[in-house]
Amino acid sequence: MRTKIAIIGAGPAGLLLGQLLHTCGIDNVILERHTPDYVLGRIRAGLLEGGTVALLDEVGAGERAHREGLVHEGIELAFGGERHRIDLHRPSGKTVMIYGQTEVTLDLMNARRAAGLTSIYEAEHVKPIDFDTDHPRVSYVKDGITHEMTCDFIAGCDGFHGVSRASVEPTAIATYERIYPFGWLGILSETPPVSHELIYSNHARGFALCTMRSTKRSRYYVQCPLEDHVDQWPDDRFWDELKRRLDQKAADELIIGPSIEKSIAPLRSFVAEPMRFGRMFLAGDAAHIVPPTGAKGLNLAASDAHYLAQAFREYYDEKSTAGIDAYSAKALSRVWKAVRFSWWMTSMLHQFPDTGTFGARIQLAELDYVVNSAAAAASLAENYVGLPY
Ligand code: RFL
Ligand code: PHB
Repeated sequence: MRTKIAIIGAGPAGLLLGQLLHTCGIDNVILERHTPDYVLGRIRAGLLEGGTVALLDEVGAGERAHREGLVHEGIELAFGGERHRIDLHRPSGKTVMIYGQTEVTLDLMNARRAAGLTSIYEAEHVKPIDFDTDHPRVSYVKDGITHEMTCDFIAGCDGFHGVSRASVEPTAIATYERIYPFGWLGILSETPPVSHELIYSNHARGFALCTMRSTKRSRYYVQCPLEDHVDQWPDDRFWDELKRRLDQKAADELIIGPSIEKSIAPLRSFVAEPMRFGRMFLAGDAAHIVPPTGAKGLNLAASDAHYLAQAFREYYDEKSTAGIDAYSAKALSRVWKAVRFSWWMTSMLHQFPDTGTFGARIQLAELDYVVNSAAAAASLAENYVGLPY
């Protein structure tokens, strides 16, 4: 088989890149390790920047998001027993949208199917080969038979644990990493959200976040020790702990119900540089990870896909390598700002075991500053809604 762009991974980065390329007439094939149902079953991100929604529109996959997504113009920061609203829209002129990653993935999968593009699911032992030459290939095993696909370029959109980054010579790549000493325990429940806007709570018992998937479905997170296991968190314990970390009004108004999903995710900041290795390009979680506090992971996957699609379009339409040569630096410049913002939100809102009472007081001073300074609140808003592409 031959294609122009071989895309490894059918998560948001790979699927969006595939559709953006298709709109420019660039043929591509996706190789995905898992089944479509497995990919759709992962409950992850929930918050889309306006730029991400615009990209869904660009590929004709935004219709349901506009119908079912919830547009938000603000968030609330809770500390010291009170909630303070940060207006996102007034300083930035932009909004964000609550629309689950599962829905984004489904819409992109449907668009891909409607366009008749090839996706090979349950592709085993996928391996990028000779990407540092002019003849890159990808080998894989499907139904026990080994295949090789020749291509012009490889897009490594295979997430943090993927094969693309792992195939690069260690001397050719620099990595930057921070592992946080806690995780997020998240639950999904068929209950109305406690508030119509997201609540990010800094509390002495640990961080909590109240978010949602719809007006009928809630998503809540609490900071937990890394060693904890979901079995240690029956629903009653989760709801009790969440209530203790919220202000009195929110605790009183919280409607609880059985969880329909429960998982623990570790928090990490990670960046690999560069994002190009000859004829292989990394995009999304394959190149970088952010802690979810800034809601940036999926949105960075989208902006990478945008930059990469533009670069390939320039290569094929204008016969220019300027775009592909600039891709890594351009993407990393936006990535590092989101890494900074996600680290800053994480640092301001969580309990850290080793920063003591001094660290806790600095956090409160920072929160007090953010909610009382128009300049600081505007800076939070500008980053939260997404920096321009
Ligand atoms: P994905 O989604 O991991 O997709 C990679 C795909 O590649 C496949 N794959 C392979 N295929 C073939 N061969 C191999 N060897 C392969 N290895 C892997 C995988 O099966 C998979 O299908 O990466 P992508 O596309 O870069 O997308 C990134 C996002 O999924 C991620 O950044 C977000 O989920 C992060 N995130 C959030 N991002 C936001 O923008 N807003 C949020 O509100 C938000 N909340 C979150 C989050 C992530 C969380 N967790 C669990 C990590 C909340 C949580 C709890
Ligand atoms: C979510 O809806 O799952 C979500 C929203 C905002 C975040 C993290 C997760 O910062």
